[in-house]
Amino acid sequence: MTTRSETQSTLTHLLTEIEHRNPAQPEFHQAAHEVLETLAPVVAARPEYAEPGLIERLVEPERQVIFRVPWQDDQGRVHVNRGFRVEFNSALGPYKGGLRFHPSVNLGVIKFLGFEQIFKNALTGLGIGGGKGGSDFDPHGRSDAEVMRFCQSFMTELYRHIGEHTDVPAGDIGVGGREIGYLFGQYRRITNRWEAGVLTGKGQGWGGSLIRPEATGYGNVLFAAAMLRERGEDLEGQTAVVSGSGNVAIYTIEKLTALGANAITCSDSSGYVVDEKGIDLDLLKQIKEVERGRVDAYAERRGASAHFVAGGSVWDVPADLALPSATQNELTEADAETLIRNGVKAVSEGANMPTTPEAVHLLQKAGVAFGPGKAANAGGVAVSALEMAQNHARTAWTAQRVEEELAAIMTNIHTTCHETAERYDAPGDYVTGANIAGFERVADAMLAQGVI
Ligand code: NDP
Ligand code: 2IT
Repeated sequence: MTTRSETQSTLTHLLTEIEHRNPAQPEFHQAAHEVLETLAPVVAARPEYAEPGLIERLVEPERQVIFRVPWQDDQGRVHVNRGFRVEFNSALGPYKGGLRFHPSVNLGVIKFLGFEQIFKNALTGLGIGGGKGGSDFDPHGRSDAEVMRFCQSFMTELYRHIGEHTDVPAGDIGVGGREIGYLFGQYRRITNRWEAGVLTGKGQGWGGSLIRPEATGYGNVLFAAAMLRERGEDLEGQTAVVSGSGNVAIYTIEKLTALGANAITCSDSSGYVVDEKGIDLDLLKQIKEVERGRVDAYAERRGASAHFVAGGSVWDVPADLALPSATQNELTEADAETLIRNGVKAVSEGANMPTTPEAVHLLQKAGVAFGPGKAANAGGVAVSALEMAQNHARTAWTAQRVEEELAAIMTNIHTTCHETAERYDAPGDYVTGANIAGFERVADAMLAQGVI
């Protein structure tokens, strides 16, 4: 029987190796640290997990594809972007995870997202492995026709790697319903197959699931509510700061409002908006989803209750709850200090890895309930898996049914994380609970399936 400290030193050695073998991938290193630093108790307690090569296999993607994406803009100029698909782990099902189109995308970013996705997907309890993809293409300011040509070129290469039983992409930053439509159209044209289950987040008239657009944000609010319930509180009357103004942020605000909280902020890369009366979602959706504009337009049109702050940090706004819903490392140690000073009770991650490790540490030390993304934002991929189930059965569930399933999945994830943390002497530590519970499910499947 190895002790926890012996196991910890083996894991620390492995982390050093990961850094050497994957140079210039700081986000991937960060994600690997965050998981491996919490696994010592379970690896020490269950000798089968200490089997040589198990964790080494887990941190090495099964397959990584990088390809050229040439496309022409409206003036006929040729651009060359880089496309990625990292198929990280398929022990539990076909690779599953979104596509991100953002200029900051590189292999390390896609690997961090794919690694997180393995554990997140395991936590849903559904049959989906982990993967992620995307491109350094920047959709901002591009016409619909340019976005369409880019998506067609991207799929002309990607199609050979995906399939309903192989790898099922969906949306992420910069990829929403419009992009999924263009990607699906090109896949269908190339393969001459109506294979609905090859992509999720499709339009509702052609195989998309009701509640998929809402699922990540709704799920995160349900997770935050479950954390509050553990402390004898609920969402009613709580003030919430939300970052971002895309898919996740919008439906986070919608659910917060529906459950009686007051969501007073949103943001984008230009700055943030504070609206003391609560964000007016019709206006925000009009600006972001229809006009594809910037958040300052919200403050201009909303009137006296709202103001725009250029740059700055949305976490400076005092609130009971914080729900980061934009991007990685957007909530720093200094932000955590401010939130704690302002009396924040819970931080629940809608985005992937938005809170830096130092900030997580501070929040947990201060007794703030902290919901890590791989648990709190799993509602999106969970409803993607429900979309796959509907596609497979050639049926469409009602919104009510999907929402009930989503609520049950989020409650179950919360309970699993909570109980796992207690079992491993870390009560209230959802980071440890989520990592260990996700790890156990994937590791058991990998062990059963042999050294592959
Ligand atoms: P969207 O593209 O719909 O929205 C992203 C939002 O975040 C925009 O407001 C964008 O502002 C802002 N943002 C992005 N990058 C930056 C940056 N570097 N600095 C400041 N603001 C930034 O994406 P989603 O809402 O889908 O995704 C948001 C987060 O949620 C991501 O971390 C994603 O991985 C995660 N997530 C998404 C899921 C989904 O189902 N879509 C599921 C689970 C997690 P701007 O337009 O100015 O760039
Ligand atoms: O980070 C995520 O979980 C997503 N972007 C959603 C993935 C999916 O396949 O629905």
